[in-house]
Amino acid sequence: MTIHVLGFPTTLGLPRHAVRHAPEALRATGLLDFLGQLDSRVIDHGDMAVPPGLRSDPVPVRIAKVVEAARRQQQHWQRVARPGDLLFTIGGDHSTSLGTIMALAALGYDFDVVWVDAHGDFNTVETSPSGNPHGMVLALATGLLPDAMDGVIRPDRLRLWGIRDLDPGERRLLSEARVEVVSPAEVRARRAELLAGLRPNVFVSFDIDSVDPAEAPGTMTPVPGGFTRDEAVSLVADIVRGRNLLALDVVEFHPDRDEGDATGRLAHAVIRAALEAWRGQSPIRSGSPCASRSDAD
Ligand code: 5AB
Ligand code: MN
Ligand code: MN
Ligand code: MN
Repeated sequence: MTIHVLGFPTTLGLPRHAVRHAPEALRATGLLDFLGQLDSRVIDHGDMAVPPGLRSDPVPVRIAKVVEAARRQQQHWQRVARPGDLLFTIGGDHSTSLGTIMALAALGYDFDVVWVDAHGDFNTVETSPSGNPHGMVLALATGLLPDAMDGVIRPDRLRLWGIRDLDPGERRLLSEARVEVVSPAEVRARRAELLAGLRPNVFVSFDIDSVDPAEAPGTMTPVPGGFTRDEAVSLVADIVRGRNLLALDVVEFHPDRDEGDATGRLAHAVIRAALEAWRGQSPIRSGSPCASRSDAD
């Protein structure tokens, strides 16, 4: 069982230059040192080369570029992943998570996507107020944008937790598709029941803006009323504990907007909680942990 680390510094979902530096900034917090202390093999695949997002591109072109980058990430994962491995991606805007959903589906897993976020990311070209593909990722994944790609996951596999900012058309689409959409207050009230409803295989896609901007200012689309930092950390640990964590993404970190390094440290704490909970149920392996490096194309 190997932890594969991949930086995916995409701004194709939302053109903001600073987000390109998120993987680099998170690596600078000593993330890989901590991973090296886990009783698992760690392979750092470096950062994938992703072209910059261009505000001047028409929306369909922006979407096509997101899908193209996701296909390359999918191919990369399919090349390296072995059963039981953990695919860990450091974004990038939230379009980072499309390629991993595509890869897990192509690898034949039946899995839930736990999308911890302030937003639904379920817009189509018609319902999006911004044209930004980072707000369309789950609509793409479920096939609501058929010109861009076929659906790769069923809406009943999506668990949207922390949601408090939906656009009107997006809200209607989510309700028509019967997607599980849960606000932070409902997560607090129904946490045990929500956790019990999860499938054994999970992909946790953690959008930094799920946490309240008071504690996670370093993001691009802050929305008040989010989880506290401690809630987010313990929620992610509870999701992973007793389940098979196939993949983990941390996305939408904007290092230039951070105050001190509060958000960077939050991201680090979330990652640590997830991986310690994952390791907690993995069989103990003998031998010393080994970190190696190979470059992604
Ligand atoms: B994020 C908004 N719904 O579509 C849109 O941060 C925001 O990945 C999307 O969750 C936010 O532009 C996307 C207004
Ligand atoms: Mn998001
Ligand atoms: Mn969001
Ligand atoms: Mn965001």
